[in-house]
Order: sequence, then C-alpha cells, then structure tokens
Amino acid sequence: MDLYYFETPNGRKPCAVARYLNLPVTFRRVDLTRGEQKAAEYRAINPNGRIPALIDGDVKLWESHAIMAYLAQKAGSSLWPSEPLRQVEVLRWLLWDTAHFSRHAGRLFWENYVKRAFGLGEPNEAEVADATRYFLEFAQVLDAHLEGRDHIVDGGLTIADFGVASMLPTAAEGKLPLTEFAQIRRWHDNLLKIPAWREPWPSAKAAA
Ligand SMILES: N[C@@H](CCC(=O)N[C@@H](CS)C(=O)NCC(=O)O)C(=O)O
Repeated sequence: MDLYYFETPNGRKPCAVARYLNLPVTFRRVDLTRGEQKAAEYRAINPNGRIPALIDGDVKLWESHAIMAYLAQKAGSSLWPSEPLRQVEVLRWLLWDTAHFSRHAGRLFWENYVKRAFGLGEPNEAEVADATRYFLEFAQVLDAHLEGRDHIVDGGLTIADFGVASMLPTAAEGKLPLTEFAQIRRWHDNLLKIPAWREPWPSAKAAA
C-alpha cells in the first residue's frame, strides 16, 4: 500500500491511522513546497492535485476521510465502528467537520500561517474576521458536544476524532481562538497522548 502525504493537517489524518494500526504502508512524501502535487504523474493518482492519496492494488483513493475509513476497515479496527448507528455518527461528524469546523480553522491556518510561511503576503484581515466568526460558532457546537465525553462518537476512539481534530495540532500557528473552549482543549490534550496522533510522520528513512 502506498500512502502519498505531506506534513499538513490533511496529511496527518491517514498517516496517524496507518501508524496507529501499524499497517504495512509505504509512505510516499509529495513535497508541496516544490509543487510535486501538481505533476501529471501525481495527478494520475489524485486528479485534484492534493495530498493525501492511497494506492492499494487496484484501489486508488483520495480524500483524507475516505482513506482513514479504508485503512480502518482493512484492519478490521473499531476506528471504523461495526455498529451501523455509530458508523452514521462518524459520517455525520466528518461531514460536519469538512463543511464547518476544519473548513474555517483551515482558513485561519492559511491566513495566519501558510501565507507568511510561503511568502504569499500578509493575512487578509477581512478574511480572518469572517473565518474567526464562523470558527467560534462551530467550536461552540463541538465544545458543547464534548461536555462529559472523551470521544466524538460515544463508545471509543474513531476516525471522527482524528478528522475533527486535524487542525488542532497546528492551532498555535493558525491562531485558532480556543481559549473559551475548555472541552475541546481537554479532548485534544487526550488525543495528543496517542503517539500515532502526536507523531504521525514517518521518519526520513521510512519515507520513500
Ligand atoms: N478534502 C481534501 C483536502 C486535501 C487538501 O486540500 N490537501 C492540501 C494539504 S492539507 C493540499 O494538498 N494542498 C496543496 C495544493 O492545494 O496545491 C482531503 O481531505 O483530502
């Protein structure tokens, strides 16, 4: 199995699952700083020109959440639950995350960190204000949901935790306003105790 990744929030998700489950994955680094994701050879794997992507025999997959689900199912892991209702809950939170929580966190990460890091200019203040407003709105939903819970979906760790948490390891760089969200911080502090989440990246040696 070949997993195409880079050290970014969307790359973290499948790398963390592969490491958590100790799967026999060949990690293939796609250097976004050199534009390798736009090369025709890579677009043949992911026509979106983005990481991550996975090839497993005849299976060619892109979209980080789908790749996490595939890896968990392949391993027979409860990261992808067997109960239909819990599967629906995982889907609900992953879809919500893409549409709302990580979407606006990602906008802040882009404005507050990526633009400067890659010489793309200063943050656009109007964009920061708009993203902050939405981030606060959806962080409130997540914080209330996590009250009295250790995981997004009751019953244990699932890929919904890794999906919804994906922007949080870079919260400082993205200047995510998390101060008032004690439940989110508690939940993510616990996730960071999982070595595969804290350190998902293959060593230089392991990466092809
Ligand atoms: N919805 C996609 C998003 C993938 C994505 O945007 N990846 C970013 C890195 S976090 C990327 O490859 N960006 C490179 C580019 O836009 O050229 C997923 O979850 O896999």
